[in-house]
Amino acid sequence: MHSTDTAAAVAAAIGDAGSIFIAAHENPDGDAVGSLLGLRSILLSLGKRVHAATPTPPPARFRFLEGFDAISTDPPAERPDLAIALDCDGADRLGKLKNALLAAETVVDIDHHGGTNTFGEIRLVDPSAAATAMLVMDVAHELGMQRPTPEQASALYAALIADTGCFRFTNTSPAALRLGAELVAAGADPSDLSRRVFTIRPMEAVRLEARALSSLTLIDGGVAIATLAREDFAQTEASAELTEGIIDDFRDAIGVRAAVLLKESEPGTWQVSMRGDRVDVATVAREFGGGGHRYAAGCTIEGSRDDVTARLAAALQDAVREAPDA
Ligand SMILES: [Mn+2]
Repeated sequence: MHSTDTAAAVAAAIGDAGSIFIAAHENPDGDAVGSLLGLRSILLSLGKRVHAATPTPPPARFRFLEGFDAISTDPPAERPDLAIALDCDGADRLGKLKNALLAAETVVDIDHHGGTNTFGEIRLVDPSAAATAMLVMDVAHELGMQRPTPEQASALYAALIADTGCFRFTNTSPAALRLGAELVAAGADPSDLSRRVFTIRPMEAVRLEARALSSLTLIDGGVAIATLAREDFAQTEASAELTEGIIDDFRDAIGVRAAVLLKESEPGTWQVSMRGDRVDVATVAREFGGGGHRYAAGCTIEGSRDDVTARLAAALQDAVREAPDA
């Protein structure tokens, strides 16, 4: 039963290998990048030849982590003794690196996703782990590492807080907090790392958020709607991805049951993000041809701002009426 393979089995495979290819998933998140760089540094300290890669480039916000510039988007030139996939819910998440990784002599899957898409000869897969970084640390302990370097601790701490929302999400377990403590003791700076992973952003993003919040209206039934039109992006010189997180800044206002952010991507075309407080916004999204999770969904609607807002407001007021009371 592969899914019960242990960190000790991974450590033994690492011990036997000279060259090791480690890779994380495409569009890598903090857990992917932090786990990759933490493991890379640990393997280098053991004298291994390491090729670290992600199929698409890692976000620049993680450039401060040691080894960031060594992350390739290509497979290694030669077939490695050992390949380790990190944080991949299925080998397909390796994108263009998949074939090269699966071609290694021995393939290891280290992951904390559902556990139904595991692969490789050795599978260290534990859905109860809050982050893949926790499993990387288990392997490091099995390799005899007493204490990570400050650089390794920083990478793994960045990974841990990325996946736990800085110890706020429901996966924040005693084990996650214990690992956090261990990494801070080893030199990870929690204040600096939470800023770098979560809150540092371009001034354009702040200006864009100011515009979104100044447009915010709360209509009857607890439906909060903010809009960002073409001119808001033009005047703040902000790009579309800088809207990330804006909706979360008003969804939690007391009295809001459904939060909506409208972004005008083309003249008259609105990208809609919705969040529900126990309100099923996925059904509303599907009415407009979109989809998503029950309490976090999206769709695209065409029309004037007033028209689109009115249609969404009516659908969401219905959804609030059908939801359990706040
Ligand atoms: Mn993860």
